[in-house]
Amino acid sequence: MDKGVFITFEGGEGSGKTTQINRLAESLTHKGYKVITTREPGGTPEAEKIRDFLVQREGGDWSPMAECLLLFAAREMHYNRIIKPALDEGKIVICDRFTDSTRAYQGYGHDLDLNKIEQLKLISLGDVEADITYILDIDCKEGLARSGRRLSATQINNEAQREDRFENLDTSFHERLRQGFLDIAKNAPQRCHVIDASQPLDDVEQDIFEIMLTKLGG
Ligand code: T5A
Repeated sequence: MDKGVFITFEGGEGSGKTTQINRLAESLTHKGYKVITTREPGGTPEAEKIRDFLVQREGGDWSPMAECLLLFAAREMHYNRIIKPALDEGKIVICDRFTDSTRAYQGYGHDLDLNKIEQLKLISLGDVEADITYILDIDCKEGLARSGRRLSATQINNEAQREDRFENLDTSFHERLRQGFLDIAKNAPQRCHVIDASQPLDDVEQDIFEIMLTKLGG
């Protein structure tokens, strides 16, 4: 491939993104494609530092707009230093979360104006979007139960390093997220594919791989 393929995985907590990314990367590598996997927030040393602020419990109490600015600061470096160069080399880049997570979490979840999110995206990334986005859809309680995390903020303990600041929000937040991801998919049907993530692992993997093969032309 002259130009690579940019694939993103999106969805609520515990929807199985990491598991499926690893499986897809392995299958594509086996077929001879050059694949890199990466994640957001993160992907560069600088962006991993921003991740620590945002996802660890003692990383600070950021407003939704401040979170959004930090996320796009991290994303701008991640895209330009890691993702774009790999795509230019013809690689397949699989990224765990990207701009749709900001739309869903900060926009739908935390009620930040979606137009402001799009403006910040345009300033930092221009018209960059993934070529293929998989939205792993699952009932939020099931997803949280899978990842062993909690629905209520009332059970704080002192494990400061746990990455659960976003997960540690009430059920309605997670339901807004789910609806947000489904709206995003509805508005970008060429790019987004909603996958029923409540299925057994192998079935989810198969759905994802079939779409991938169609996009890669067999
Ligand atoms: N965030 C991120 C924002 O608010 N805005 C943004 O712009 C961005 C980019 C970190 C946090 O940052 C927020 C969102 C997040 O809260 P993250 O690291 O992706 O994002 O965190 P999580 O989504 O919480 O990651 P998880 O590890 O919980 O979920 P995954 O990766 O979706 O799920 P995975 O693969 O680790 O699976 C969880 C468990 O379920 C099992 C797995 O074996 C594992 O034990 N599982 C299944 N079990 C049965 N059947 C299946 N089909 C299964 N699939 C997986």
